[in-house]
Amino acid sequence: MIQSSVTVCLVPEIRGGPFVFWDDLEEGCRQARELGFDAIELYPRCAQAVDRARLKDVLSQYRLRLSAVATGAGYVLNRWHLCSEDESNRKRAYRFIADLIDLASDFGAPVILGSMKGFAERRAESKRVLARLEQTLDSLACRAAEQGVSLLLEPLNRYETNIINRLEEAFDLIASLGAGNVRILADLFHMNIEEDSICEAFKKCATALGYVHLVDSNRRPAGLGHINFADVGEVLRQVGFRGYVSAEALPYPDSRGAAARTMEVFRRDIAQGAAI
Ligand SMILES: [Mn+2]
Repeated sequence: MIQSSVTVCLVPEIRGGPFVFWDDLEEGCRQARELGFDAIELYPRCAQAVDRARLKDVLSQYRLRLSAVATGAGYVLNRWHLCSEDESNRKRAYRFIADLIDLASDFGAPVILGSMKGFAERRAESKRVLARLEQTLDSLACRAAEQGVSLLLEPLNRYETNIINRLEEAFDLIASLGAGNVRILADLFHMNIEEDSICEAFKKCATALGYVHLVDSNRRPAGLGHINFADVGEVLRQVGFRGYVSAEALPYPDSRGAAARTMEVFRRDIAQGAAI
């Protein structure tokens, strides 16, 4: 069964970013429950900033699961990433992610690698950078596997990175890893920019698909741009996708409105007809 999730961002400095609920974990969870979401996706400042006992209490109070832990703050706040030419920067990125893997393991949640994957600082060297990233990912994935955690590799569009822009590139990278606990996070906003066909990309990469970011072409909530969500829902059901579809969109017109609109589309186009 396809399950629903919604993002809760706990990093006020990045306000303006594409996250639905902000700042107040409990209020985000309360509204997520009220609107019928199964889970929240957490975007923390860092692992140390999360009070695990409180997170457990709040999730259980509102009968929500943790669908995933995002790592983007490591890049957005500190400019750390796994492809940096500066070794100490790379090490900090690795440590930041390893700490979040440890946090995620307490909740049985996967860890998202989006902007923290990084980019080739010199485009001409992207091949070498990718080869090194492959090794780093294998090491991180091994570590995650020991803690029962999976990694979600998220392709980002060309304006955000110059490596792994399309699902197929993530698919090939994952296939080259020794680790078996790395899957693709398909974000519809990025896919709308990069894929020849959103539905064909889902079909080609279905065996490695682990998670979906539900968002429209303009990064507003599903239904407020020009992505055809009936088609998306149909292809996800057709390929037998069973993971989370998580609202990662601008809080437009506001957090509550964005979450409510997403839930409407989720019920109408994504979950509808899914095997229960
Ligand atoms: Mn995303």
